[in-house]
Amino acid sequence: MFPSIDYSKYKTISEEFVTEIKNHLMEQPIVILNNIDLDEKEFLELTTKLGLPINLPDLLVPAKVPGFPELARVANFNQQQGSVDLKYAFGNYWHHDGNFWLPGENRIINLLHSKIVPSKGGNTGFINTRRAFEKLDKATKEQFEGVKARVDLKNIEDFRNVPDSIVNQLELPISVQHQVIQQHAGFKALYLPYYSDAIKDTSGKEWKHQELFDYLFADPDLFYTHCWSENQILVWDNTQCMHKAMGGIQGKRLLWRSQARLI
Ligand SMILES: O=C(O)CCC(=O)C(=O)O
Ligand SMILES: [Fe+2]
Repeated sequence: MFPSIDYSKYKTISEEFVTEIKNHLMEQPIVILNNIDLDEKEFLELTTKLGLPINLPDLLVPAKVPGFPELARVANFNQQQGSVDLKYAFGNYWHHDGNFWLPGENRIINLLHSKIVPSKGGNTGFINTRRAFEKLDKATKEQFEGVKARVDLKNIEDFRNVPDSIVNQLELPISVQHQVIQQHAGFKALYLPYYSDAIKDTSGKEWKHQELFDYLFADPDLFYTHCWSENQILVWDNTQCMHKAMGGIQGKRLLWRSQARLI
């Protein structure tokens, strides 16, 4: 289980509250905030206190919270019509948000704030990739030390429908390479963005994406499924974990998402 903070102890976005979140994130990939119901302005304020807020192009998010370009509306229904989209599948695959940014700039913190919790389903799954690295034996660590995976923006599942002509106009890196073993201040962690070509480990063995995923994350203890309650925020470091929308939603589901770059 991951650390949690009861916001009723603070009631404001105080320095002490923000410091408690940051301290947890140095040790753990995820922090759960309970009894918290922020409005748009406050949610952005919390984001800004954690890092540099990211304003993604509209095409790369399901929708924006009106008037707040840094806040995404992660919802299975359209705000205007209100009807539930039965084909909704945003984030329905294991990923690290921000893996299309250049190395170093991919240290992205996500905040997801529950606003409407569905009557059933709609959990968010996590893999603790920091712990996954720590549990590897020495030989396996050496097998992947210095190995890189190439990420192409247009191969990212949620962006596949964005036309090439538009992808090329976005002022974002089109193709980047990331170390499979990431080193950040205070920790190392596995990083497995979606890559299309097989990658070679230091022994010359080739790994397709799914094969490597199954090999590195075979231990069920690395997985955590979060079942949302009202008035919660999950804060996580995308370089220490992977996540996935687990689907099976019954009814309406609305979360606000923001992202902050750690600098
Ligand atoms: O809907 C979810 O549970 C997660 C969606 C997601 O991948 C994201 O907001 O980055
Ligand atoms: Fe995501």
